Amino acid sequence: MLYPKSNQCRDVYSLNGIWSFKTVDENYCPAEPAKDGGCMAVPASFNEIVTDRKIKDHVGKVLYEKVFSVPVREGMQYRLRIGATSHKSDVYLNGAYIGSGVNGYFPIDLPLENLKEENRLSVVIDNRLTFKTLPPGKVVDGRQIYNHDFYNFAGIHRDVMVYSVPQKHIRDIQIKTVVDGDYSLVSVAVDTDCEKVVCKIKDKENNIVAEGGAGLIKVPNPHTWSPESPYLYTLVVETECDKYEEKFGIRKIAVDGKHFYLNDKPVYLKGFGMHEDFFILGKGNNPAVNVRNFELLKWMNANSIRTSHYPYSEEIMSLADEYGILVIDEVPAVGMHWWGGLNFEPEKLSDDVKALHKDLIARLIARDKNHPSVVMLSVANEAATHEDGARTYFEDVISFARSVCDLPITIVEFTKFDDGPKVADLVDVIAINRYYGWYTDHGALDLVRGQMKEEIEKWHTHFNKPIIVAEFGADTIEGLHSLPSESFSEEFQEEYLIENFKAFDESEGCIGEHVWNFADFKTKPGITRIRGNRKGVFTKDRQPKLVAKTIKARWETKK
Ligand code: BDP
Repeated sequence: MLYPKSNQCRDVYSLNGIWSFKTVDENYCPAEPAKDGGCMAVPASFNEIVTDRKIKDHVGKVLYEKVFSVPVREGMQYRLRIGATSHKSDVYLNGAYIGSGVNGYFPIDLPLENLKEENRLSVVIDNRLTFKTLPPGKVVDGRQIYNHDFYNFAGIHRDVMVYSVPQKHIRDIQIKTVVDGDYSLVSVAVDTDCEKVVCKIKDKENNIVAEGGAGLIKVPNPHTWSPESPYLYTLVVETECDKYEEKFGIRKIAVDGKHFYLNDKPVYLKGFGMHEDFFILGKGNNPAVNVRNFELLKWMNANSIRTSHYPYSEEIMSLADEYGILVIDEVPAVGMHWWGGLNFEPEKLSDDVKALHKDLIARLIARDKNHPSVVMLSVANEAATHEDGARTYFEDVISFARSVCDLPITIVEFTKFDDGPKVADLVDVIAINRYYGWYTDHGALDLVRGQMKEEIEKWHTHFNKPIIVAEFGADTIEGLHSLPSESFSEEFQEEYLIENFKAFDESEGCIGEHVWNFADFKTKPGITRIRGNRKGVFTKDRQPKLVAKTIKARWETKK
């Protein structure tokens, strides 16, 4: 599935802007135009825009509706692209059902047939999380319960476009690269009914450096893609009636028992777990916020992020390619823990969820396969991997992932080594989230280094796999100072992170550190959450806390 782009052969019309919006009941069907809808911005979550608490906390269905017109050209097919709605949605054109979105973090791409002069697009979104969704959740007495630590924002979260393609068109392009001495072999697979396929590869300066049909194309003296030099080529695919340009990078990834390699050199991963989250927008895609985030990542000397805990927008993935930020791409398998009793059992995380989990991995790889920034797949965050049922579940999920994806695979572990992890031998890189001195032995800075070091070494020695610490952090209220430091102060966050850094530097097999979190973010209300999770190194409005410069200095030289 290609991202909509306009050129001589294709048109793209944005439907972003103001839509009509209202909450609707269970059996609502948009046969007739909605009356009494209010205004709603797209893309955005509705939760932080409305002023009525009942709508903000609404559990169930909402309707988004927009009337639009586009010039309909002879010989063209028209399609609708919604980057994501949270969560499941049903889409209607002029009152007739045309398809559904299955999950809150994936694009919906549907044919638009019988377009009229004026058309009514209706999107009915269900924001409920159940034991059949990912993330999972349950609704109890009309209240949404979920076990992940970010707010259940809902709405049309990513850009909406109507686009046209010629009847016979390029449906998909897959680019793979191999570096071999002084040239690179670029393998191009094109999914199309067109007869004639011509491929050209342009360098950064727009010079054509190689040409051929679909198949293998040899690029001499390739510039490899890396965080230090995120060199992007452009593949131009032309057929008798269609054209599409896709950027790509030439890079090689490998993993052994001790290291992660990019272009044959070991790389230490420095960066953050993040969230799509901003004031008023909620999880709405926003180019200004996206660019600010990447500017800050580069300023920090970060080289990587994890898309905790769900696939980020396609626009963010393209920026990661441009800025040279390595991405651990995570599916929305989060909160698979703490349901009381066992989690991986039939009435909870059953075969239905497993089938969805596999489907979402396939969709993620299909969406992100051409991004050079994507270097690892994360199949879950903090699942109950100490349970026997998790072994059967993840054996199936991970072997499926390997059948659709040739990236190294990781799973992000909450399970302590001493509790008997049941899944970690199945992955290539083990990611662990640890909060010594915060959630355990709170405030005991003197214990952090030793406990962290011991844990990393146990995992590494036992499994003989590289370890990345994918989360460590302390809630910090900006402007709160104390000498000597006390928890929640900016000084404490700095000292806390420094103790963790010492442990990483002393632990063999530690291949990276992702601070939790890049910026403060909204989560469900709770007695440990004052206006959200405050573990950000940046405030929610993207200004640095005291610790930022210390980390920036560390990452400038840390290899
Ligand atoms: C970890 C979760 C993350 C939370 C974090 C925290 O993976 O989503 O936000 O803890 O508590 O367990 O700050």
